[in-house]
Amino acid sequence: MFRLFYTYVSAAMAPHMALEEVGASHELAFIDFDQPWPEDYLALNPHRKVPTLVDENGEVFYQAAAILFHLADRFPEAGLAPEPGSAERGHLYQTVFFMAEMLQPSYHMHFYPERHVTAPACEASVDAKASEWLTDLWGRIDTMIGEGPHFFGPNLTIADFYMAMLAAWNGPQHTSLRKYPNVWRNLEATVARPSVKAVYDHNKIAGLDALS
Ligand SMILES: N[C@@H](CCC(=O)N[C@@H](CS)C(=O)NCC(=O)O)C(=O)O
Repeated sequence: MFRLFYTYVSAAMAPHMALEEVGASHELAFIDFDQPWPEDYLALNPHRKVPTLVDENGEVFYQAAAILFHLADRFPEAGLAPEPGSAERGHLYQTVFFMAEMLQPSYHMHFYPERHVTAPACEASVDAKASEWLTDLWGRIDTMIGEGPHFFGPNLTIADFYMAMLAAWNGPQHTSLRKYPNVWRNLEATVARPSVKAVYDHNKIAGLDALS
């Protein structure tokens, strides 16, 4: 039994999608951001972030992208990542790390602008810059997807889960995802998966309309 520590509409969403998709027996452990971080959670992950995944042997993993690759490798029959060492696998690293290193920090700037300034008066400016970045970056993601519908043509991979998670964080203050045709086509295909739908439902995200 896997245990995934999460909070709503967080970086736990993509690992949750992967657990659902591979059919791994799992339970969810809610972390309430309105309360102090539980000491027993910090003993697992001292970085004051979710997600954290604990496997059936008590091994602990954090960082959403790392958890996704680990689950894809633990459950190869689900076909969520190409063979290690293949060119496609290299491109999958590239795609996931691009989103983890470029888009995720821009959302971080939006959600926590106070952590990026020395003077509170600058917070709105940081948030505005984050929106500019996100508009630009979603355009680049659109180009990366191409014909799709998924990043790797017809094949669903963990990159699609990562993008469906970022899409759920998006808001109209950034940019409507509907204006990116390849992103939208990808979302239509990815969000139709029962695994992704289950996670969207759990996080009370009302499907694609909520992302437009
Ligand atoms: N790069 C990390 C980021 C994790 C992260 O930023 N999680 C947020 C929720 S989406 C969090 O725990 N924030 C709490 C905080 O920073 O105080 C990952 O992908 O796992």
